[in-house]
Amino acid sequence: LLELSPQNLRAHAAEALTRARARSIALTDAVDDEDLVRQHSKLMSPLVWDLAHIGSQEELWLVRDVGGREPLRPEIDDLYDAFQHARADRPSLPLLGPAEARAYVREVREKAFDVLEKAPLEGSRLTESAFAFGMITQHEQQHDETMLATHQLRQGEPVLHAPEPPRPPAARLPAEVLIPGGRFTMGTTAEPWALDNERPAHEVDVPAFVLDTAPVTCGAYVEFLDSGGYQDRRFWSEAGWAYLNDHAITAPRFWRREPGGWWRTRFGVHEPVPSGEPVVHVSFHEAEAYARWAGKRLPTEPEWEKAARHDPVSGRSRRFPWGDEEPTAEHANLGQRHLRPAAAGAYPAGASPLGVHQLIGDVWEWTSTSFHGYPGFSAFPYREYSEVFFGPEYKVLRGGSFGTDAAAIRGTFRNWDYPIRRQIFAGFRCARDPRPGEVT
Ligand code: AVJ
Ligand code: FE
Repeated sequence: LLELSPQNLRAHAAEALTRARARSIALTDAVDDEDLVRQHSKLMSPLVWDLAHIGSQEELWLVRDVGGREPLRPEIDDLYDAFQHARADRPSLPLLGPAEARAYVREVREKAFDVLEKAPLEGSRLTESAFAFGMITQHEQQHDETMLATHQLRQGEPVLHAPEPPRPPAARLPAEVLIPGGRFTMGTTAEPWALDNERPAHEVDVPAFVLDTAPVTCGAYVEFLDSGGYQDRRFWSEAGWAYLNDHAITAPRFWRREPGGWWRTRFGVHEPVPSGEPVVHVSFHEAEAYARWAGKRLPTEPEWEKAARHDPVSGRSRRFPWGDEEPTAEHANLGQRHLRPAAAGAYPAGASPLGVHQLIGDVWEWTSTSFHGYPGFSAFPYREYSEVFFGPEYKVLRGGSFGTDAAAIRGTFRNWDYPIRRQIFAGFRCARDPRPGEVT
């Protein structure tokens, strides 16, 4: 991928950081100061916290660590350490106000660019520094997606606007495809910006399975809803059933039943639920129940990655379903270019060799796998990025959403969340074991 000469590292890193910052500024300039400091949901930080946290991480990793420079604002480190304060408590902290936060991130960025220009980027130091710049770019883009989710939770008139995503070609996709059994290489050692939990590359044997060619659509999900799926104990795990009842959950987040059908609110727009579009804002429990209702199951994480990366011709694992090239607007719905998932089949150029569509972009996809380290996992650059989350309480999501930037997604990228969460842009697709005679 990146032939990391110091020159092209500098150019690439500067461009990626600048793009991320334009997005952070747009997301925070879209609302007034009162909205910036308000907590729109107990699940989210005030937008002004995300903004200063982005700056604080950049100061720690680029200015202080790579650059060896003096701290700008050591006294605020603790306020923006995500492990010191739960999201629900962040509004009551003595946070930087909107003007101060904006000035702070600007000042940090000037210093980070100075480091990028002057730091001796050579040998192993180059690899390490390149990683720090890549990690901080991804970190800002991840928080931009989090801020986009906060926008979705915000009440009021629409403030974000974007063109509609492309429509699918007229020919309908086959519903499912068989992924032949056998070994493939999961994870990566070579991706320069891959985070610790994606490493190292290792072989996994995945028996033959059948996978949906597209994420489950709202139209299909409405059938589950309207046939009484949320009232039928059989489709739900014990934890899922308790969750439904404890939280009085009757439909995906942001949906409402109105005379004439299902409606939803999307970034302040009230609209009929679009039947051809992947369902979004469902929890793992709802995804799992739908799959059981459909006579299927969720894919495991290795199944998902094999479908997304395994090239049956060469036997090699690729970076993306379509090959090794970076995502373009033809491949996938990424980067908040659109404010919604695109209808199933809308990205034929992004399909895998076996014809699985929209694995990257549109909606994060719940898998049935709990978050854990791969064999040979080693935490870097800090334990708190992933290792402290390993265990049965977090489920892995794959593929990124319309709100994920290309800088923060790969075929190997792993996201995770609690199975009850649905403020993230999460949907799913189903898998199943092949029926007798189906595997030739
Ligand atoms: C990988 C999306 C679960 O937002 O909690 C941001 C990414 N880590 N700052 C999160 C992250 C530290 C993380 N997720
Ligand atoms: Fe963070």
